[in-house]
Amino acid sequence: REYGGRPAPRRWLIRSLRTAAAVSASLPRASRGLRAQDSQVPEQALELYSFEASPFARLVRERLTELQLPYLLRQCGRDQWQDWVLPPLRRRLLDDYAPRQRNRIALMERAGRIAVPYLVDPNTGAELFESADILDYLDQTYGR
Ligand SMILES: N[C@@H](CCC(=O)N[C@@H](CS)C(=O)NCC(=O)O)C(=O)O
Repeated sequence: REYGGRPAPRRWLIRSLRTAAAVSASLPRASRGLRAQDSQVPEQALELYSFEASPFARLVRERLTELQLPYLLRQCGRDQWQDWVLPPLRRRLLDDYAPRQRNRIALMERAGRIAVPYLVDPNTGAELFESADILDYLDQTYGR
């Protein structure tokens, strides 16, 4: 009913449309993010900076599901136009960029810049940007 402190857009409230849209996003992914596979169990939960609609973060969430890895999800939704600028462009064009959303502020303090996905693994001390690097890391560290 509410998103970002405001009433959700009407189209989000039509349930069948919502479900159909969610299913159509998953169809081309076939069974990715669905099947569980054997993996190493981490002692501590991982941490993922993400937002739901990010296609890059989705790949990471799929892999975390497949590897059965527990993680804390830090949602980095956008709340100002500067958040929409692609990370490499933003670094070049907006050097006074200052995030306002709380998880973005935390990510900026932690990593010095903002792009999602960003993975923190307290078990190994690894902290990574770039979905492809994160997928490789998860496979190498926790895959069997
Ligand atoms: N090559 C990067 C691309 C990451 C990327 O462009 N992420 C977008 C979200 S889909 C982003 O961080 N946009 C800026 C923002 O939301 O502040 C990857 O594969 O992880």
